[in-house]
Formats: sequence, C-alpha cells, structure tokens
Amino acid sequence: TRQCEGKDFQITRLLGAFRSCISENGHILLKEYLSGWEELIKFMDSLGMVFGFISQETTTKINIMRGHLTGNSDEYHTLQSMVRYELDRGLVNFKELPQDQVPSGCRTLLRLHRALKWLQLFLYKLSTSTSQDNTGELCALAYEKALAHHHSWFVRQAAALAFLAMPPRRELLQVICVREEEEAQLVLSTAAKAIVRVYNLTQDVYEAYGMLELP
Ligand code: 1PW
Repeated sequence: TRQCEGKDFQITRLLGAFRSCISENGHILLKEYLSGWEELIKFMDSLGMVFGFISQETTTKINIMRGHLTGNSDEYHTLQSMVRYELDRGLVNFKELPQDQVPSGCRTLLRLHRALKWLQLFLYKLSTSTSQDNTGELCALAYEKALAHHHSWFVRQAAALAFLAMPPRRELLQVICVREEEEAQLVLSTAAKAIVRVYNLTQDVYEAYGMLELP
C-alpha cells in the first residue's frame, strides 16, 4: 500500500497549488499553476504504465512553459502578463507554427487549460460516485465531454486504452490518499471546486482575447 507522504501524489497538495495560483486580484500565477500540474503528473504516473503517454505529453507542455518562465520570469509571472507580453511582441502564433519553433506560452497553456476541464469533471463525477461505479467509465465520460473533440484519433485511442486500465474505485481512493467515503466526497468535491475557479478565470482571459482556438 502507499504511504501517502513525501514525494507521493497528494490531493491536498494539488488543492493547495490550484488554490494559491489565484492572486488577490484574480490573476493566474503561472508558477503555482504549473506546480499543480506537476502534482497531477504524479497522479497519472501512479495510475500505471498505460497513462505513460498522456503523462509524457503533459510533461512536454509543462516543460515548454517552464522554458518560457525561466528566461522571462516577470513577463511570465501571471497568465495576464504572459498574454500581454506575447500579444505585444507578436509571439502568440495565431497561425500554425513551423516544427522547429518553440510554441508560445498562450498556445501551450491553452492545451493544459482544456485538459483541466476534463480533470475537474472527472473529480466531480468521482465525488458523487458510489462503490458500484466504474472509474474508467467515469473518466471516459468526462473525457468525451470535455476534451476528446480537441484531440486526434490517435490520442483518443490512447486515452481509451488508459481508461480501460484505470484501477477500481477503492484503489483509486487509496491513490488519492483518502480512506473514508465521506472524506473522499469532501476532498474530491473541494478539489473540483478549486479547479473550476481557476478554469473559469483562465477561460475568461482566453475568451476576451479571442484565443480559444489557437492552432
Ligand atoms: C485520470 C486523471 C485525468 C486527468 C488528466 C489531465 C491531463 C490530460 C492531458 C491530456 C493529454 C493527452 C495526450 C496529449 C495530446 C496532445 O495532442 C494534446 N495535448 C494536450 C495536453 O491535450 C494537444 O497538444 P498539441 O498536439 O496541440 O500540441
């Protein structure tokens, strides 16, 4: 069994990161946002090899963002400052990019943002689920609703395979480090609510700048 300490995935850490990534004036702090994603990677990795591809793809996106943050920590301090910076410099990539160029922060974060909707729906479904529910099915439903239409056929097949191999609910709750049913419901719905706030604030920014469809 898992120890639920130290380097293992902890949902409280995920919650902490997605809570603290909202600044007082409602801006999204990128460093905290990315640390939430890093915790999520640990979650996916503890679900086994079949999540390897999804986890790898996510890591690639996080590394692109880290690259931007490293060179220009002021410009990439918040989502809002990043959008302003990349727009001012013409760095957003409103058109398809040549393979050898580093994708923009706006374009890369949009991928993570869309995936966050999936996670949020999944956590919500899990919070209202019972011992009879199949976690893979819940995950697949959330994916179909939130994310599948943004993905290629190939990626959708890989996702479908991963869902088939999702651990049963009891085991999954252990991965999340909750033992009691009531605790599980509370922790999961709290996390889903925290993520929905981050999602909505981010969505507003992308919408305001007409950037919801960056290629
Ligand atoms: C069980 C918990 C589920 C929570 C998962 C949240 C992570 C979701 C990441 C999805 C990644 C799927 C594979 C990636 C495919 C890429 O094609 C896609 N990337 C993302 C992050 O959606 C689009 O990137 P691209 O190809 O336009 O550069």
